[in-house]
Amino acid sequence: MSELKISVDKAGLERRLKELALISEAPAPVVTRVLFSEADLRGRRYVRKAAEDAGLRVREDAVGNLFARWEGSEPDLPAVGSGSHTDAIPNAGLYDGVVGVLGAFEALAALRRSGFKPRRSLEVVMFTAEEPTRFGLGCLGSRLMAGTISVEKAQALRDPEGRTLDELRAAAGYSGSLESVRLPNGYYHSFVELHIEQGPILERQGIPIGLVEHIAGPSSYRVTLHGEGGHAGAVLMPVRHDALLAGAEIALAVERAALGSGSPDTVGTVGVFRVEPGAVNSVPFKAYLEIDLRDSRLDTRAKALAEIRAAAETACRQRGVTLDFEEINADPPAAGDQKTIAIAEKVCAELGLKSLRMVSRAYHDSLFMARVSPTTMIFIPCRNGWSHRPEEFATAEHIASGAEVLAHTMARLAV
Ligand code: HGY
Ligand code: MN
Ligand code: MN
Repeated sequence: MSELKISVDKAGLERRLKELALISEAPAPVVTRVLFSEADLRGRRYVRKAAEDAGLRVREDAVGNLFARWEGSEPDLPAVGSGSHTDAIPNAGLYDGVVGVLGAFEALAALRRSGFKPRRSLEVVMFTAEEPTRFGLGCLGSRLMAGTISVEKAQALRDPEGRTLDELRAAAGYSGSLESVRLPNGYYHSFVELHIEQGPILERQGIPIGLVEHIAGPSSYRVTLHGEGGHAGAVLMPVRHDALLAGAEIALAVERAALGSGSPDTVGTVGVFRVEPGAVNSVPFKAYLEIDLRDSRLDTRAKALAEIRAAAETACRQRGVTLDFEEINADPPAAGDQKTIAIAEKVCAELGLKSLRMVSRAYHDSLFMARVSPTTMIFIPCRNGWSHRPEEFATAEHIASGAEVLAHTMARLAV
């Protein structure tokens, strides 16, 4: 074990996590912090102050990615990065993303308290828009940083009220070109994100640390269906063109394709399903669905998508409903960097912490950071694997262990 002795301020980290959780559009214990909402802006102010209190130098880019930096003795060298997000979908918990931001601040503060002196700078990123709620597309900040989304596509995004990224970021006080968000080549030497597992494996196996070798490839689609409306009493069954029922068949086709793919990593969800006019005594003339389809492999994801599209076309043809099936995003999976994983694995062994190499089925900003830097993730257990719900929970012990492993791993990457 290196002579580096660090101690994480477990109580202080726990307190900060709970303080940030109270900055929400919904009453506690629910956390809702949608990009550029009033709560998100208050949350950003809280995060900025927490970074400054940790002795880090803070800057924000044109879309609100926040960078908190500890300058190393050789500041021109590519930095060692960490970080995650603090935006939260509606009806979320307090740990998703936030553990990776406040936990990384604490990891750097603990290193500073230990007298450690980094050669490479250490930098924590709070990524803008990891969640898709505002614009329907997740990881917008890290996509722009990695250059995997064109400025034109980012500017074409609209929120449910029709507002653009440029309008909302200007209102939030962010200016500058979207091109300026892109990181220079080789900006990071390595990147390590701390996050709750959002799955049950670590808890079930009693293992405190997961090391991510693979992040599944996410894709999402918008489906709009137009049938014929009418009076629920007057329109007889054989002549109906009920858009909701076509949508229902498509939703079941998503489940069937995911279950039947032959891979446990294929997951399909219809998380948004709206109908119009939305009256109990009126046949739905319009339905709108959003499909989330992920897999660790592109070929099985593509096969599942083909089945879903075919089922949608059949259902709509049989019901006399028109179909508009539009891709929102379809991203490849990412591999964790084996060298970085091995360093983190050695740290765990020296700290006496069991670790497990695993797949992340949730996506993260690391999915895009892996395009521009050797990247891995450190997972900690969360109760029953619950996430994206207020009952989300991780123990202070596991959070502190995650921050400790992150601190030692970053220290070894920064020498
Ligand atoms: O949906 C996800 O995987 C991430 O939590 N945004
Ligand atoms: Mn999430
Ligand atoms: Mn997350």
